[in-house]
Amino acid sequence: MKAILSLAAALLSAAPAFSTAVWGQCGGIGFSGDTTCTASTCVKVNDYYSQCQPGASAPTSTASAPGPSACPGSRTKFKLFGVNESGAEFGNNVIPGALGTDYTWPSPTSIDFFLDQGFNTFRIPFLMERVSPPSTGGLTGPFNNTYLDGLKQTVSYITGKGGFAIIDPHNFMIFNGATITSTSQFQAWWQKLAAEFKTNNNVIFDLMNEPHDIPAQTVFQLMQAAVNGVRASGATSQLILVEGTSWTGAWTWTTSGNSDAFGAITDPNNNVAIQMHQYLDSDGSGTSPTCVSSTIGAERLQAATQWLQQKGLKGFLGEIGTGNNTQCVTALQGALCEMQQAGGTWLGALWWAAGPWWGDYYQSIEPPNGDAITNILPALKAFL
Ligand SMILES: *[C@@H]1O[C@H](CO)[C@@H](O)[C@H](O)[C@H]1NC(C)=O
Ligand SMILES: *[C@@H]1O[C@H](CO)[C@@H](O)[C@H](O)[C@H]1NC(C)=O
Ligand SMILES: CC(=O)N[C@@H]1CO[C@H](CO)[C@@H](O)[C@@H]1O
Repeated sequence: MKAILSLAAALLSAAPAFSTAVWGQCGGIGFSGDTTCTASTCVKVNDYYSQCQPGASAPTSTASAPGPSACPGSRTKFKLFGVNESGAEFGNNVIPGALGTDYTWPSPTSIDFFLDQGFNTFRIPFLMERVSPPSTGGLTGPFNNTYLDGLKQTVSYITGKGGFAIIDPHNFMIFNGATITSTSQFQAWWQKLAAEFKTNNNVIFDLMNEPHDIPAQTVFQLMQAAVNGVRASGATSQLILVEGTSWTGAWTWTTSGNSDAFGAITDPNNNVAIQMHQYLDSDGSGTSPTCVSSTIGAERLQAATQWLQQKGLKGFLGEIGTGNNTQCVTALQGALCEMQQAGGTWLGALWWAAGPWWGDYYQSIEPPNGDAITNILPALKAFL
């Protein structure tokens, strides 16, 4: 997920000065924007969402999402399926920041909720500057054990109940305002961090969230160095996830340079997968609840799926998110269907996002009443 700032900007600009464009939201419970449509008709999708649809009398569908019945043939279940648990990466403009004011840790209640529903995987974003404070040496200095203990407690809570905990430095390959360029420093940092978790087989190392504006080959070299660092720590049994440039987008995987660079990834323990992210709004940023079409999920994953299969690599969709309207739910299920029909190529997927501080963010799946609980949660559960 790109910075919260773009999300805030999108929310602020949600009150249009003119009538709503085609495919925009034009009504629903809690909606306060413009209810008139430009060259289209406002069609009720469900109680919570009306949409400007082209054509004078677009059919109104309140049918629930098709679910796996619309996903025929043999499907391979996900090994890892769950949610992102945001909070510890919040307030990234305040370093170190105060627990409870600038950042927070995931709620045990939320973790229990998803485990009870049958999910097993949680990605925990955190900030490198809070683990390795710039004021005490940064990446080569000592860890801040107060913050690291918070991460460890969250990890232990999840893995103690049999779940998988993905630890995710949510830094976009930028530390303290500067792009990380030293492969040896990044390797050493990961060697030191992985050592803290090396005895826990249910930990998964996600080497860096969403590098961007860095050549794919450079990101590849940093990721390969970090894979080597993790293994050198003695953490030899855990899965490692590497991400590519261009926010590790699945839809741009074969056009961003990632497909040329990442085929060469190697792991002495042969347990590495490629983590990609995918949103279904027009710019793929996950900032709009309007999806491009009901088939956009499957379409945006196709080339990446083929590339993974050609290279004999495994994929993992670490972030997917959409609005909660019928079109988006269908598109989301299309994506999950495409993944499960690929014969085990995709190890799993995570919804973005749970976490205690999302408020009324449309993708919040935080129990008990995040906006994505009513329509998205059942759509995900259909693919358990
Ligand atoms: C370490 O983390 C704690 C908790 O966030 C914070 O209060 C403290 O200031 C941090 N220390 C440094 C040196 O950043
Ligand atoms: C769907 O999301 C909208 C915000 O985009 C929210 O107001 C609404 O409550 C959500 N609907 C459901 C059923 O969760
Ligand atoms: C929305 C998002 O991307 N958030 C992650 C999580 O919290 C805030 C928001 O991102 C950001 O600082 C961080 O990148």
